[in-house]
Amino acid sequence: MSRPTTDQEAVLDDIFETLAALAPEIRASLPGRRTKSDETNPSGEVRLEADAYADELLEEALGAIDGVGFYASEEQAEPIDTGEGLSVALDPLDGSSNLKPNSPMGTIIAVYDEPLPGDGDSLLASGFVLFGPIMTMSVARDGVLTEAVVENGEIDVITEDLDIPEEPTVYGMGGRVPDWTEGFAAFIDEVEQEYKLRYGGSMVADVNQVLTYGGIFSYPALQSAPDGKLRLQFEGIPMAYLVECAGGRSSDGSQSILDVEATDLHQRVPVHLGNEQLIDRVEAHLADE
Ligand code: AFP
Repeated sequence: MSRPTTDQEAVLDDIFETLAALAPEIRASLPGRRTKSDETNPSGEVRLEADAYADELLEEALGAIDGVGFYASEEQAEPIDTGEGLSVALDPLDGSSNLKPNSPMGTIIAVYDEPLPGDGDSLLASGFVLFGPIMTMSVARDGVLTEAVVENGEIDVITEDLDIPEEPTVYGMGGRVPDWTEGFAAFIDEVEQEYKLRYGGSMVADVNQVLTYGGIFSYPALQSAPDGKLRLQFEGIPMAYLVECAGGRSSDGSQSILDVEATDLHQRVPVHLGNEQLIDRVEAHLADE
């Protein structure tokens, strides 16, 4: 992790205030943009009109901030040069396939102090906006996770220094069961006896379940996809830092996701996030593979 300078702290303030101010506009844009466009993103996924529109709004607003030098997103092949300064990397609408069934979604952001692809060493801060029954924004900075309500575009802090509950109660995991590796399947055989299932197809919403109730979220390495599904730059690293700031752990199966080498802007990474004891257990199962 990098420690922000005083100037960088001011730019981070601008970035999160801008994201909070934009959240109501992104939410208001959703009802009329539930249709698929005829475009795909760099990961080969069909883009919704809503994905493209949220990306446009975020690029314009964040790219205009003095001190933001690059804008990159899950929706664009290359970073956009916006001047001098920090690099922001976004998943503009995480879980956008939840828009049609009207289920929770979010926006994920990571801020790096180097050109992209960045890794855990160049990460300065990360956060997400959750479009659920209410709109909240969770921000990880200087080792601390803060949760706020952003209903009217202003940051109204509800939890300072949020900690993951010590006693885990929920689990959520992606990928189809027949496609799980032997070690991961053995791990799930155990936790499904102990905890309640919470998986809804949006990483932001599912990880917030874990931050709220304790437990584990996994989108593992699959037999058909050894790197899993989730993107290191836009999903893995930012959410790993949030969970680690809350006293949890992250893993790609053998190491913290913040230690994974970033070689490509759209590279994928297996993701395990949650209470330390559960991450230790899943790593032990995967080590046996
Ligand atoms: P979309 O943004 O395409 O809906 O994907 C969401 C996501 O990247 C992440 O938020 C979920 O955890 C995961 O993919 C859901 O994947 P499955 O549809 O394979 O469960």
